[in-house]
Amino acid sequence: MIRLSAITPSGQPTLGNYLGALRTWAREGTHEDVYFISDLHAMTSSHNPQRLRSMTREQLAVLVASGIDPASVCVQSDLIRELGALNWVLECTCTYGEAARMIQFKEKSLGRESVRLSLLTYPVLMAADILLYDADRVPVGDDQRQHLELTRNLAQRFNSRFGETFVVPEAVIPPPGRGDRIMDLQEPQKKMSKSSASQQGTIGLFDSPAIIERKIKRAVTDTETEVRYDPKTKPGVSNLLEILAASAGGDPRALAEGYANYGSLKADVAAALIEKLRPVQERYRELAGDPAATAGILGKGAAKAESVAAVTLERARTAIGLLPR
Ligand code: AQP
Repeated sequence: MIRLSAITPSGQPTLGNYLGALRTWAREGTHEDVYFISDLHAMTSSHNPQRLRSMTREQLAVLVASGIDPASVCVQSDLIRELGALNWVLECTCTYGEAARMIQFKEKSLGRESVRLSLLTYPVLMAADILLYDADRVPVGDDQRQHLELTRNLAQRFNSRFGETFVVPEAVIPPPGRGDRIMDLQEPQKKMSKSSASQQGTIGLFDSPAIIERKIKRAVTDTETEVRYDPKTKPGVSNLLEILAASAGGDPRALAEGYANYGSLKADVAAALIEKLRPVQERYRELAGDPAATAGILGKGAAKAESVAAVTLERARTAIGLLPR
């Protein structure tokens, strides 16, 4: 069974990325799996080439520091030719209406015509990423549920029109309340994102203990005093309880019963988080200081990716009616 997932180098990885994705990839992954840095997806909005390159290297080190098997790590653009080809095949399978219905597109485009066309079409590229590797399972946070559904629809439609070609993947989403959707500390109705305009609501994976403490202390709660898990009416407090549960173990609802006020909850959340992130930060610092090791991981990842992708692409080309090579 092949699991596949990705992280976009659009900013410093956040606690949301770690709790919702990276730690699961590290815990459940094997060397057969594929975890890649989606540098092509990072180009769907205004980007700086120099920064893109450095963040791609940085995130590669973050994946390995998070405990993910280096043999399963690669960079999306290692397969830029194969992906370009399969992306076209899948665009010829997808409708405009399907792409335009994607919530992330609506949220990020806000109806502006000046957005890059790739913002509309990148879920199709994401489908190409997944299908090219014959992935069976795709562990992601809840925010990617709709994109995964699109991938499944495209694979099923292609298979039924042109013959069995693609593995139809399944999304694996952590159960609600266990880190599937970590919210912004300042605007708890919004998910925590690495490209947020303000860093105050976001815990970065490289934040120091002092910064983590300060951000958690200032996290928005509500005007009540009761510590209770209720994401609808108490999103700020519930988010803190989810972070605590995901960092130190336990169930957010049950954990709430141990607290009489928000201050003691915040102190425990900060302490648990600092301990959870400490080993990741230490391993990251070691890797960041060893560029040769990162380059070695990159080279091996690219070779492995190419060998798998060539076979799937040939199957798709032939099925859709292109002349075999
Ligand atoms: N807040 C979150 N809670 C739980 N999981 C999350 N993920 C992202 N944010 C949260 C999961 O992290 C993995 C990698 O995400 P991504 O880089 O592919 O893109 P994203 O979902 O768009 O993440 P960001 O941080 O919000 O990035 P930007 O700001 O660039 O849009 C995915 O599995 C995702 O579900």
